[in-house]
Amino acid sequence: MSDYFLGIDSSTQSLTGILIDFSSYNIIFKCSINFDDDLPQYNTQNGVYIYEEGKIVHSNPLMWVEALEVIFDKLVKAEQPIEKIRAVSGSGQQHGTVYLNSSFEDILKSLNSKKSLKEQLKGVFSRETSPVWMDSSTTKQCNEIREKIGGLEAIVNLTGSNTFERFSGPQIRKFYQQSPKKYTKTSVIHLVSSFMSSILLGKNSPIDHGDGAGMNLMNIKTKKWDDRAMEATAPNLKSKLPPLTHSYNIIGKLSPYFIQRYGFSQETILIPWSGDNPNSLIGLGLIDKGKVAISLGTSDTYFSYMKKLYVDLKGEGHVFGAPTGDYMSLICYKNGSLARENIKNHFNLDWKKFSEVLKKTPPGNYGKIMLPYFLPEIVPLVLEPKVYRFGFDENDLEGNVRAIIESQFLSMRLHSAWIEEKPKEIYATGGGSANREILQIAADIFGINIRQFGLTDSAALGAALRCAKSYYDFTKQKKSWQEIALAVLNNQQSDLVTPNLKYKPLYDDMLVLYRKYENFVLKNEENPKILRDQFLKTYFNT
Ligand code: XUL
Repeated sequence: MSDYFLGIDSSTQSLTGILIDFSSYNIIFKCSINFDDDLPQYNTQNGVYIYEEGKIVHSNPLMWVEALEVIFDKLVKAEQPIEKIRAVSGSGQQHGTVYLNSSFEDILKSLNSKKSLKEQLKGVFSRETSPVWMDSSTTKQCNEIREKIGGLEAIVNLTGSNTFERFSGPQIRKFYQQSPKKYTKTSVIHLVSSFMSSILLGKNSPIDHGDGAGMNLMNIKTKKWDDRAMEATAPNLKSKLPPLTHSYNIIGKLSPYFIQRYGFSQETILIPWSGDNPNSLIGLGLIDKGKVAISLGTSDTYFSYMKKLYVDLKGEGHVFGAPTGDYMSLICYKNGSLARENIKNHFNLDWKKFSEVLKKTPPGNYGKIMLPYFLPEIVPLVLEPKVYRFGFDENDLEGNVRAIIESQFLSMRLHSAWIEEKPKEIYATGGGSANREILQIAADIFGINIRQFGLTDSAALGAALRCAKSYYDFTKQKKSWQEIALAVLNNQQSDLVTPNLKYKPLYDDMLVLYRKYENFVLKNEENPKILRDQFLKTYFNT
C-alpha cells in the first residue's frame, strides 16, 4: 500500500501544497494559492502590506489560514487519496511573528467542522497583522538587545546571528515597547511556521530548532530558549513562547477538524513546521558537506548544510538548525525577485525578452555596476532604499538588465565568503531558478556548476520529505536522510549549467571592483573610479 505525505509552504506571496507518493517517489499533486490574485479581499501587494517606504512590512495571518483552507478544498476536489496521507508538515517564511490572545487554544480545541477556519479564528489575534521578514523597522531594538547581551560577538555566539531587524526578538521588543497593553494581552507568540502547525494540531504547536534559530532567542548550542536573551527582549516572554522541539519529532495527530471536514485518517501524524530555508535544505538533498544552494524567490538566499557549528563573527550571516539535527549557514537578500521584476517592468519586458538581453550582453557589462537597493537590504545592511549605478543610468535597458543579475551574484559571492564549506556544486531553487540565463551568470560568477531542477518548490517538497523520514523512523522501517531525499530528487528532471571558465579572471576582478563600490557607498571609502578604468581597459579595450 502506498504512503502519501503532504508538505505545505506558507511563503511570502503564496501558499503551496505538494503531495508525494512514496511508493513511486513521485509528486502526484501540486497546487499554489497566490495571495494577491486568489485572495484579493486582503488587499496585499506581493503578499504584504508596506508602510513607511518599505521600512515596515506586515502580512495578514488570517489570509494564510484562508489559503490553507483553499488548498484543502482543492485536494478534495482533485480527489486525492487524502485518507492515505500518513503525515503532514510544512514550511513558513522565516522570522515573522503571530500574536495570539488567550482564546486561541480553546478555539482550536473546539473547532466546528461545519464552519470555516477563517470564521472561527478571526477573533484570536492580539495583533491583527504580523511583521514579516521584509520588515526593517527595529534598528533601535536590535541595538538594545545586542548591547544587553554584551555586543556583537556575544550575541552571535549565543544565538547564531547578530540581531537583525527582521528577526523575531527585535520585532517582539518593538511590539512590547509600542503597544505594551496589547503585549500584555498576548498569551502566545508564534512564528508563521508554528502558527500554521498549531492550526493543524488543534493546540499550540512547538517551534522547531530550524526556525527557532531565526529569533535571537534560542541558544544555538543547547537549542534551548535563553533566559538572558528573553529578558533582554521583553518582560514575561518565557510564558508567551511555545516550547522548542527537534524538527523531526512527531508532535501529535491531526486535529479532528480536518478529519471530519476533509476526510483525513485519524492516524495522520504531524511533524513540526519549519522555516522555508531549513525545509529547502532537505528538499534539495543538502545533507552532506560541500553542497550549497541558492534560492531565488521573493528573498534570495544562499545556504549550506553544516555538520559542525561555525558562526560568522562579522555578523552578516546566520546559523540555523538543520532538520537533520545538525546546522545550516545562510545569508539572505531582500532585493531578490522584486528587484529583478522592478527592472523587467521598468522596461516593459517579459521574462523571455529579459533572458534574451542577458544572453546578448557581455560578462562584465562594460564595467556597469549597480548596487541594487530597491528595498532596504539585509546584506549588506542598508536601511534607506536607493539604487546606485556606476557607468550608466536608469534608461539603459541592456545595462540595467545585466547589472541587476551580475550585482546580485557578485554580492552573494562576496558576502558568503565566511562560510567555511566551499561549494563543489550549487543547487538552484525558487521561481527565479527556472531562468537558465540567470543561472548561467551565477555559474560564471561563482565558477562552479549549478544544478537546475525542474521543480522549483523545494520548501514544500522538503516538508513532505521530512514527513516521510519521521513516519518511517516511527514505524520502525528506518530510512536514512539520503534515501528519503535523494529518492524523490533523483526522480526530478535536472539540468547542469556549467561555468564558462574563460570569464573567471574577469569576474574575480569585477568582484574586487564591486566590493570597493560597496565600501565607497556604504563606508565612505575612496571612489574606485581608477580601478574601474583599468577594468574597462583590460576587458573591453576602452
Ligand atoms: C531568511 C529570510 C527569508 C524568509 C522568506 O532568513 O528572511 O528567506 O525566510 O523566504
